[in-house]
Amino acid sequence: KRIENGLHRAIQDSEFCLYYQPRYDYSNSKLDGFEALIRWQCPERGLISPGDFLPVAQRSGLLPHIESWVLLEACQQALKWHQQGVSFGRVAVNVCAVGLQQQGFYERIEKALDKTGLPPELLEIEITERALIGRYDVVVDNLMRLKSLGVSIALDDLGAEHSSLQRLIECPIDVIKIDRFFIDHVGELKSEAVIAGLLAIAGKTEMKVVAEGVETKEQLDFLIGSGCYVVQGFYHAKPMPANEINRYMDSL
Ligand code: G
Ligand code: G
Ligand code: MN
Ligand code: NA
Repeated sequence: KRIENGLHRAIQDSEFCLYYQPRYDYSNSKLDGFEALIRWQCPERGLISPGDFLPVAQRSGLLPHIESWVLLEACQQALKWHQQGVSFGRVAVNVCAVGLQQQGFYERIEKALDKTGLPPELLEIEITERALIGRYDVVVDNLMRLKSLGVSIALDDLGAEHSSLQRLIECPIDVIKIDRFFIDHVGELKSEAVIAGLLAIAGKTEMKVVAEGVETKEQLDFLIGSGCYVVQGFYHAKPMPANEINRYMDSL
């Protein structure tokens, strides 16, 4: 309840901000994208992570508000970088399953692009496997239309929840993000087998693979040796506020 009251105020007083985590492509030494991650700068409690407040926001019906804000903010910021000549690949925005299962999801994204003027090719939407169960027809319709607009679709946390290989190959997915669990367990036969299997599927179906949560040199070396070149994780860079991105770009 305290968080819920706090959230109402946070929306009014715009206490949210976005951090951006780089996604780096070791095959060409180029930036592949920035994932936008929301943070709540609470005056009383400091920086609060989305894992702690998004579930509350969802239960109290505030999530659509927050997600609209995230989308607009990320598109505006990405357009700024684009106009400054920063080649960042794409900006990736997380969306929750519920929104995607609603008619009108496509229109919300299209509106944000129109309003900000961001080219659709610079936007990626990160969905989770949860979105692919239930209201499947609506989800596929939303995704197909986004894809024809030029927006890229990433399947986040792959392998962690309700994995359906059928839906993986049926849905218009451009990018798969291998869940951190498997990267954490690099060095163990079973996890390495899953990673190899996903790379094989992605290779045949022309999906890009991103490894999430890469924290060590050993993990990175294994991934590169396996042909997985696009990585995201603390080893390369932590999520950072937009004003630190220029310094990060200079360090590349
Ligand atoms: O950044 P952090 O590791 O604390 O994120 C925790 C979780 O919150 C992750 O699963 C991430 O996908 C999710 N998340 C972060 N930002 C957003 C957002 O803007 N919208 C949604 N729906 N989820 C987000
Ligand atoms: O669910 P999703 O993949 O969107 O969650 C992304 C979150 O994972 C980010 O909020 C970020 O804080 C966290 N994260 C990113 N890189 C790493 C990492 O290398 N290790 C760990 N433990 N968490 C990470
Ligand atoms: Mn994500
Ligand atoms: Na993830």
